[in-house]
Amino acid sequence: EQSMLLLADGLASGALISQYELLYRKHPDLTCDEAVKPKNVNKNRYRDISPYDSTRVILKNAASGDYINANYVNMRIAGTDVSNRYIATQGPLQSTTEDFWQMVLEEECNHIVMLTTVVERGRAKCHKYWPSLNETLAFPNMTIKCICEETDDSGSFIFRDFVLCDIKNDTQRDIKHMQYVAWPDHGVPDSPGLFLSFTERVREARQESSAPIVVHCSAGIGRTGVLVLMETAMCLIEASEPVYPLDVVQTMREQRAMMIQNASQYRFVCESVHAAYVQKVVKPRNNNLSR
Ligand code: PTR
Ligand code: PTR
Repeated sequence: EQSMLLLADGLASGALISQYELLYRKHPDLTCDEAVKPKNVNKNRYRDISPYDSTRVILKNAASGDYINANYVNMRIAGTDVSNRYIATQGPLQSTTEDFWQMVLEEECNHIVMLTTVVERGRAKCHKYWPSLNETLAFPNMTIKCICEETDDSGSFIFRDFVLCDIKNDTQRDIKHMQYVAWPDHGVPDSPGLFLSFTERVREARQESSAPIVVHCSAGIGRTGVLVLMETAMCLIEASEPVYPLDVVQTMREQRAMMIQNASQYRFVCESVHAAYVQKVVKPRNNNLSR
């Protein structure tokens, strides 16, 4: 396939990386005014990571105002009617945990993908915003109970099941939590193998619900961007559509600034896309045959 040959050539020649480095990290015309308002600054984990105003998630019924450091990221799959919807967000702070769950409630999410651990190299990366097994976290609007927690055989992923109760409406919803624990920030996973199987799990989960999948790491840009690009590429391969990773990064960065943090992450995800194609981790579907 043409785009896969281009990808392999670009990786070999280094052209792929030099093109990546020319991309803007933040769209020059998009503002992030809400993030820096005095009432909101302390809701950001990092001073230098802010959501665009145009795509930010606006909370409707949060006690502390409408701001959360989160963006809608919609990845339309060209040539198909598939649109993968995500909410990309920072790892909650203790003070924004209720806002985070309020967002999950209001956006009717069923899946949370977490690509960080709570502490890395002695630094706090994310608040433990979820309840331990068989425990319940309670807020005025909602409760969250953890009813299952399992680590996969490789020790790299933890899967949890939560029940989210909406107290006002007296309804409840199942939430799946999928945590990748073996992926340091600013870095890349050890090999494409486990990363591809994790992304496959996210893709399977997506079949269960059309709601956006919440994806976060610590800042919600680096590792989050890698996962969104990988899942998008898998969907394109399956739809027999060409994969142009640079275009995908640009589309992401129009919706959340700085998605995919550095060239080594970009190289890693491009290598993983190529591996997924040649190893037939995902197979192109012949759309014409099925019609
Ligand atoms: N730049 C951060 C700030 O906005 O305050 C501080 C910070 C620096 C946070 C480095 C995380 C950092 O990464 P690491 O934990 O990998 O050193
Ligand atoms: N100021 C921080 C830094 O540059 O280190 C912001 C930051 C932290 C950026 C973590 C990216 C980070 O990685 P991730 O988005 O994968 O959590």
